[in-house]
Amino acid sequence: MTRIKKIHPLYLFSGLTAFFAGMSAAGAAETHPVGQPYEWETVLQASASPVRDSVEHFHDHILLPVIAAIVAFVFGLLLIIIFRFNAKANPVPSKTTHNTMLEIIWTLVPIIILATIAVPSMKLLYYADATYDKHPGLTVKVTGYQWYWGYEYPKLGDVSFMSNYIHDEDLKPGDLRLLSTDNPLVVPVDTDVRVQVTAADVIHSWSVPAFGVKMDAVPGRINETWFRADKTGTFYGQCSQLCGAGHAYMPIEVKAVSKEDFAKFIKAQGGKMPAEQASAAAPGSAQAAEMKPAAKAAEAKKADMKAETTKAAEEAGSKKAGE
Ligand SMILES: [Cu+2]
Repeated sequence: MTRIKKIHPLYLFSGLTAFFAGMSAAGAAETHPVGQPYEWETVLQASASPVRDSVEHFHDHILLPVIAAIVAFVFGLLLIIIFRFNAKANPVPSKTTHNTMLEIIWTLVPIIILATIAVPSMKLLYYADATYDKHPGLTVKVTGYQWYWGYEYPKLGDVSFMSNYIHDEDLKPGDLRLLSTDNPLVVPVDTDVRVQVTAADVIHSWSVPAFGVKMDAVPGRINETWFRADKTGTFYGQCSQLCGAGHAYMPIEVKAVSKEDFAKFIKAQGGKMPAEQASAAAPGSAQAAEMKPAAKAAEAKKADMKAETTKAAEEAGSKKAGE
């Protein structure tokens, strides 16, 4: 009777970790296009925002080691069972049932593993959530339609446009099929962008992998998330909630540009940057034009608040008059 020597689970574990490490090293060695998928992609797209950095950290340093250890452990158990307890090696099987200690362990260990994952997972979830504790320099409203996206810059005048995919016959060199759009969303680099997501018909989902953003667009509801593009470039995503026949034909294209280029873009669209709004609202605009950007922003905020208070007062007044 032959008895196969026990395989130490540690060997399996180190083998698996070496495999995963090799895989991610191979991914890092080559330079891949930023903000878009590429052929034979095995790792996550390169990050371009703080939330995505955190997602990557969570994946690489918590999920991957835990999952690798579990796979190695279960695989080791299977091998032990196959070789040590087959009919040839173990002709008279034990009839033992129940082992209190073992049952306590196999209940407790998964609980500990889940708790270990849950704590950083919730932390990340709240970090990626609304912008209450951040300083959004731009608010963008995203509306999902069957089957295209609508973009608005609510605080920069009347700037809004639709974003449709480019048909195959109209693709120009450099365009990506089912990823490029006729009107990309343009945002300034290094700015916290508050994204308010909603939909006009069915549920869609606004998702840009390089920013770590995936937010459901629900009719009659506004969901909020944020991102900060930490480099200029073009970043692509797709609608990520099955929304009907044209689901595959409503890609997302975000262009992160310099702050100057962003101001130019808004001007070209007929909108106004906060600084211009402030100088138009406040008397002595020459003085306002000379103010430092921070002072300008404060002034803009003040003007904004003033407008809001006046509006509220007016509303209250008209309500009273109506009564
Ligand atoms: Cu959709």
